Amino acid sequence: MKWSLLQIFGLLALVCLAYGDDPDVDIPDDLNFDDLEELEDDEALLREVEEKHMEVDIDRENEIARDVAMAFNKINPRVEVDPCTKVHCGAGRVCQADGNKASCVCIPDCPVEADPRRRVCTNINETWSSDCEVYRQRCLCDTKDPTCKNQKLKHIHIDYYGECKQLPECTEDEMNDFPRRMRDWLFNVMRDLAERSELSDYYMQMELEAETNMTKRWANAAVWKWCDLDGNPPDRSVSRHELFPIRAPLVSLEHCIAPFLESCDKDDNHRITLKEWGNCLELDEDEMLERCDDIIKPSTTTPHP
Ligand SMILES: [Ca+2]
Ligand SMILES: [Ca+2]
Repeated sequence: MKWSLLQIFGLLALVCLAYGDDPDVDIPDDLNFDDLEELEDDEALLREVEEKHMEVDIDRENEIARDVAMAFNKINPRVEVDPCTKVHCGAGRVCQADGNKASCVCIPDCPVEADPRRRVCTNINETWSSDCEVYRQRCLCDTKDPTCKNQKLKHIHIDYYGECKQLPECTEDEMNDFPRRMRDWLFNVMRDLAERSELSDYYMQMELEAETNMTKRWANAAVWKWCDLDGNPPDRSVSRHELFPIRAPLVSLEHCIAPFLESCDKDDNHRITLKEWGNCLELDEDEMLERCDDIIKPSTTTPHP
């Protein structure tokens, strides 16, 4: 699921960056119904959307069923509940049940990936067949497993998705134009998520505001993405680590993204504040209001350090 979202973002980026600043799609006045291929594409897209909704529904039903089983188990302990149900293991690990005990172990095997698009470039400039292989090897070295190839690999991480390659230099002209393209891209990603109902009610409102108020359009999308990135921990600043979901899938597609993100951290303290984010996207400082979803949900707010 994560990978497919990253792919969608990557594809969106390509489309948006390729077509410039007009996000509106032209709808012809008279549809040509002979063009069946296009209609079939639309139908395929619709099926995909429906299937995604169905998957979400099934996940919800399973969650409810597990909760019911857990509640019933309190009254009647004969009902067995998988101890892994509520266990979340990190990347490269899976939950293993032993009686009623659960523990996280390294993934025994990663799926064989023939698709070159699944390859990843690591921080040691090595191409690996998939992100799973990287995380699995790191787990093996972390846990001092004898199959760890090299102890140094316990620090391995993914630099970007795709094969390692010599990235072209981002020219001055490209860099000057990049904030505008980035603003467009952020707005289009936000709009796409809203159309698929994948934003919280709070961000749906921000998206609606962005659609109806041109002065808020780019700022709302920029604020939403900054809040979205600031999740680990949500401390009102975005660390280099937190930039991963926006950086790693785009580096091999858009060679200016890495230097652009570095340029956002003006004071070079490895953290991007909302003010720095607004500045590098060339947005009006007055529009960059800290409007993260958790502000209106005090129970989930992490205190500011
Ligand atoms: Ca943070
Ligand atoms: Ca900074």
